[in-house]
Amino acid sequence: MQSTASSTVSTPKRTIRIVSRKSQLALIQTHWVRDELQRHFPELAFEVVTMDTQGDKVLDVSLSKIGDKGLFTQELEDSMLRGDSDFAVHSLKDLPTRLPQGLMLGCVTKREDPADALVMHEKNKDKTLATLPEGAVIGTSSLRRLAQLRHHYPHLTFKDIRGNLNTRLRKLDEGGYDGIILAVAGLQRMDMGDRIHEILPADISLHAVGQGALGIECRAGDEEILALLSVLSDAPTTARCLAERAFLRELEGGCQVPIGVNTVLEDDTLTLTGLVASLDGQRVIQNTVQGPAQTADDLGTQLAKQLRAEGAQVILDEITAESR
Ligand code: DPM
Repeated sequence: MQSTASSTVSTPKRTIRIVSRKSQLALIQTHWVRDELQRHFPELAFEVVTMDTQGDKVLDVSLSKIGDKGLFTQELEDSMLRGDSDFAVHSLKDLPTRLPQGLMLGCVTKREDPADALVMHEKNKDKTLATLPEGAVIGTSSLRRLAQLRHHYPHLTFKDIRGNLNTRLRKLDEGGYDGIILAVAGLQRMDMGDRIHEILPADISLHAVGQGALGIECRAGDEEILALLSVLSDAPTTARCLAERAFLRELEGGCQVPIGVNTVLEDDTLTLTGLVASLDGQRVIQNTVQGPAQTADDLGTQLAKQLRAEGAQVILDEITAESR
């Protein structure tokens, strides 16, 4: 053994490739991950590779019609499987609950506020969802938000809205809508928290599975990458999101359904509330389970089965039949 002393100066840094969508929000999230890892691992180089996904390209069709199977993730996954990149940063709620063979959820980062927010048009700034006039137009392409808001505010009408956050806010400002519903987390990450008019409480709108957290996906069993990602992993968020994802996995078929959740973790006790609603908002099946955080996955599955038995199955079947 000789000449270890001279090797440190000249060895090129090992480069880790991170793959991301190109939207401003996706890049903010990816750059945050890159900067955190760079701080922890100064001996490595991190490079961001960007790609468009089907969800970025197909903007004229409503989200619920294209189906959600990897709409925002597949191109990034193919890149990792080819070996062109090492991991992908996603909004966890955009990551399907079943991942392609060869890939895994490598880590879940600390969650921000997972709630939904109302962004109002200027002209309605003295109003709330409850006091908007009959027929006021709210923009969302989320069946979950649609069904829950229809349930609570039958006087409102709902209109699809697609595009990235900037596009949606522009469409609102241009007068196409009285208000739009967006995730608090996305607005805050883009430094647009000041546009939030009202945060929807859990008794009005349960959030989407994984909302507000980042999910980092990598090749299954890639120990080098998993070791790096472990520094970004947040245990409470992971437990909550594993329960939420197990709940969704057990319920979902091939199409989008209004499904919402809420989780609370207190002293290792996880409380999971889940909801399945009919599209018209008339029927809401909701219940809550509680148990040790280590059993997160089982809690999610258990709640899903419970809701099915309590009437969610009928709703799921109806929506599957309609979307054929
Ligand atoms: C998914 C949904 C939406 C996104 C459906 C849902 C919202 C679509 C819409 C699965 N992905 O939430 O019920 O309202 O038209 C998305 C956003 C974020 C991640 C934007 C948003 C940022 C927040 C986060 C789009 N994905 O929900 O306002 O990290 O959770």
